[in-house]
Amino acid sequence: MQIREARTLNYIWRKSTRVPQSLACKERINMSTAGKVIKCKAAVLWELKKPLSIEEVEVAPPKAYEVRIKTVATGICQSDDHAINEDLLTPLPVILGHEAAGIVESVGEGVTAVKPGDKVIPVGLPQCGKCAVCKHPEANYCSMTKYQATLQDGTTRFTCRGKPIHHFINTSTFSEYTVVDEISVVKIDAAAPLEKVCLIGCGFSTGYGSAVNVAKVTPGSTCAVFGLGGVGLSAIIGCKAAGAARIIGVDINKDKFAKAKDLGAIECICPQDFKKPIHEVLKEMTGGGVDFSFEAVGQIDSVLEALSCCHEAFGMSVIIGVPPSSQNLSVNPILLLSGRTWKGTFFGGFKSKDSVSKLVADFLAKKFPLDPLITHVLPFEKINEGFELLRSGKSIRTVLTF
Ligand code: PAD
Ligand code: ZN
Repeated sequence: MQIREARTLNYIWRKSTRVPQSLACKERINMSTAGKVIKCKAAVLWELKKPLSIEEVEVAPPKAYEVRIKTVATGICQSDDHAINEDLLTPLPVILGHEAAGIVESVGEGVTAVKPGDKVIPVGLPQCGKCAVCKHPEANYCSMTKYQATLQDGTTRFTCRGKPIHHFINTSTFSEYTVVDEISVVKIDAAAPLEKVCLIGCGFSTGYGSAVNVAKVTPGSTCAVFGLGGVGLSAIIGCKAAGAARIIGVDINKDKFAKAKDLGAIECICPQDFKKPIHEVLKEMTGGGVDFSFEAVGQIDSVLEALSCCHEAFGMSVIIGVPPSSQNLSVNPILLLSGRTWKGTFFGGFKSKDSVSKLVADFLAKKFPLDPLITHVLPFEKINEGFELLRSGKSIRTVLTF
């Protein structure tokens, strides 16, 4: 079984190292635009719960300590969909997108971290390196993480039809060009295939890090992963890498099971197949509860199911999914008094600047695969089709290329 899985991963890896010629061409950029406003295409969300509109936008040059990036590839994450559906509050109009890789086109005054021509990944979670969080050995939620829908100076670099357009979680990658703060961009290896490593900008790192960093999954342990999308499957890759002996996938869409098993799940279950709550099923399956559980769905009910399914005396549950901002959870403290640990995480606990280039290096060193997570590659103009694939459960990650 293990040999078969290793072969599968090896095969997936070998496929993943080929960079299509067409993409290599797209990675060349014109740097004569430095200091000028760039007109380019972007997907603008003008109204909640409506399709994104492909528009010509104006992207102003970067100010001091800012970087303008040519986006080469960007994934679609459920967090973008949460913003469209108002589950994640963000001011409109806005350019969404936060899981991307690109090339630096120009830099503002004082920027030292990157230079034009560098391959980079913009990061939703900055790392200023100076605040108490950045200095803390374990924490990653940098105090400069404002999610204020502008750059750090409080203004926006995007204009469309004469109106300023908001930024989204420090990145706004559904645009051919974007401007980010220097503290929100990481230089990566020049050999990295951008249409794959874009996933390190969010979904992969979030799931994988939740297992290896946040839960610190132990060898021989039992894990349950709720939600087998891009984030949950990445948590499975992390659990397996950490040496978990038994990984159980939980999803209401059985079409997700085959890939979860390819990546390391020993079994997968669907809550709708049982009359009793799924945490009771999991407790029975594991003789009292799992060692580690992960919620990668983004619903209040499954957050509670994930907490309840871990062992009452020593289990740990990690919240990864982002439930609707309007909903609160009511929990009986006895669930924790007995000894459970409950955690939550953004970006898998990784300090972004310290970790993203290392994760890219690990991918290039074949320590984990990304290909199984990429089910669709579409031209940027088909972005709304990409969202439909996510909503209908037909895709894991759609990567859009410009
Ligand atoms: P996805 O839509 O690809 O995957 C979600 C999966 O959950 C799908 O396979 C669904 O079928 C499944 N699902 C739905 N309802 C249930 C249920 N009741 N029980 C079990 N499974 C169910 O999304 P994703 O993988 O892109 O994102 C998952 C969540 O993680 C989402 O809430 C997103 O906003 C969040 C996220 N958090 C961070 C972070 O830093 N914490 C980063 C990225 C994404
Ligand atoms: Zn995301």
